[in-house]
Amino acid sequence: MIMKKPLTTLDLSGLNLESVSKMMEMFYGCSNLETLVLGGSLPQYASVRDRAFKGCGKLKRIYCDPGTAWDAYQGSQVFEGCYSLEGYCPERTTPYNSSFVTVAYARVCTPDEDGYFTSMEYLPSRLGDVNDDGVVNISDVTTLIDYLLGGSLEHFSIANANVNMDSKISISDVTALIDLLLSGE
Ligand SMILES: [Ca+2]
Ligand SMILES: [Ca+2]
Repeated sequence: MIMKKPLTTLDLSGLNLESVSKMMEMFYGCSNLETLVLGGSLPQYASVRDRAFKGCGKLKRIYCDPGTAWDAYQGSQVFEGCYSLEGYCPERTTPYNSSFVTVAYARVCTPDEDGYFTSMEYLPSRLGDVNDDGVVNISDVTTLIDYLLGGSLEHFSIANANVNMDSKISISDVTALIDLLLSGE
């Protein structure tokens, strides 16, 4: 339902989708998707979640806020065909198992419990990569300034742009990004 063009990483963590009540087939058939960053963007309770990730054959990681566990009664075939999917924490992994594809596995993998979601704390930091091209450099400063001036959003990651990690994207993030570049990290 979201989009079927080639797309390997989708980051929704900067959005508030709490009002979404139906997730049926939300990411169904996003067959090139490898990484999905949800954070806490989606509600833990929704009326329908059937086939939400069905057919995402390359999807390896779904990152959610720690403690995320979707309502376990609302969704069949949620993970069907997610052959690459793996929930991860340092003490345990939950590899895809075709016998367990219902919403009951839509929870964060912990040392004590299987789950196909991975906690955001294990998301490799991409902070500063505003244009989402895999590197942090001066182009990201330009992109961020363009955004603040009302420019194009075609290649723009809200999560990566919030360099000072407060609640908004502002000129302070430009300063923080330049500091980041100058510090050579
Ligand atoms: Ca970049
Ligand atoms: Ca900010």
